[in-house]
Amino acid sequence: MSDQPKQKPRILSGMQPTGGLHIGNYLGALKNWVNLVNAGEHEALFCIVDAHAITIDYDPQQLKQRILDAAVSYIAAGLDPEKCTIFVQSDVPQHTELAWYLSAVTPMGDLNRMTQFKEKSDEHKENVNAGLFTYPILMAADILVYRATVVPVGDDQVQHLELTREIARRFNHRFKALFPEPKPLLSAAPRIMGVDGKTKMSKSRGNSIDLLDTPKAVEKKIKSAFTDPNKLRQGDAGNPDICNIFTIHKSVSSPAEVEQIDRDCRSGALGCGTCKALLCTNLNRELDPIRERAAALGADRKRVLEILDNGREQATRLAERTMRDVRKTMGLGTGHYKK
Ligand code: AQP
Repeated sequence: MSDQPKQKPRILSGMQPTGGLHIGNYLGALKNWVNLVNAGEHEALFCIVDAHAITIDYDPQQLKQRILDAAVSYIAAGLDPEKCTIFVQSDVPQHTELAWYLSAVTPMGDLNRMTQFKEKSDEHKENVNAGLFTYPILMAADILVYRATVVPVGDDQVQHLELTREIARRFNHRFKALFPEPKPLLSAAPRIMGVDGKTKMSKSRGNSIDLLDTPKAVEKKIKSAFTDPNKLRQGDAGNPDICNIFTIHKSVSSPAEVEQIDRDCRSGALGCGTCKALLCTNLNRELDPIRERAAALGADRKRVLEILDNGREQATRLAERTMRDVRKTMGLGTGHYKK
């Protein structure tokens, strides 16, 4: 038997700094990241995927601030920089380098099938750029450059993960088995709908409850949020299975409360107003400490930059190790001739 400590499976995930993070990002992914890190069974890396954020129109000055805000939100939500690596994607250029190499083993037809590309190109008709189309290749590179095997995401990213596995298979078959096939890990709330009830909650669709919204703003948004359309007044029986308010309750309320809401909504004993008021209380209780930590850390820019710089160093070391193998395997460059 070997005395070597067993290598923990590696986790990689990220979020785009396209706006303030919302409770969909938090309950769908970030909260799960925190739990995974605290469980200590993985080696974990989390990036702020700024190179993805430039595939829609953006303001460079605003992007700079949003990158730091995202880092603050990650840490305020509970990611401990002592226990995981937090960094900015474009600080590690190996991601974009690998994306180019992987583009040579990715069929156009696979990219054409991506539903996120179809949705985003409909939403941003005036700017359907090649980056929006090749986005899943960069996402594959984000993961494969660390040879990560576990990717905790919301369900909107599952199709991209399937493509990542396909790209890894194609590379391994064409060149050499360098990459594991990463699997998605879904949270208990893999899809939170927007308060408009029409599409998933999104940073760019104006339908979100933000992680750092004030308690009053949270209350206002929940009050006007869409519920089961057949439950018009107190006494009507409702269907919690199709109600976004119930979905959020499942992530922030106690099991006993969730059970009671489920029962009383179906019987008509619980009206939407009371149900929403309880959600406001419970959601604000969950968000209060996050808001407090974010306010403190947001004022300490030096500390945030220090955390990101440490993250950059650690991530670069791992990514460069992979890239040396990739370049050598693909017959690229001459740097690998050096000892
Ligand atoms: N509504 C959601 N419910 C559950 N999970 C969600 N995620 C996003 N929205 C929901 C998960 O959050 C992580 C980060 O997402 P992202 O920032 O990379 O991009 P996105 O999925 O496109 O998020 P947005 O908020 O919708 O941003 P924009 O508007 O910029 O496109 C991912 O794990 C995602 O699954």
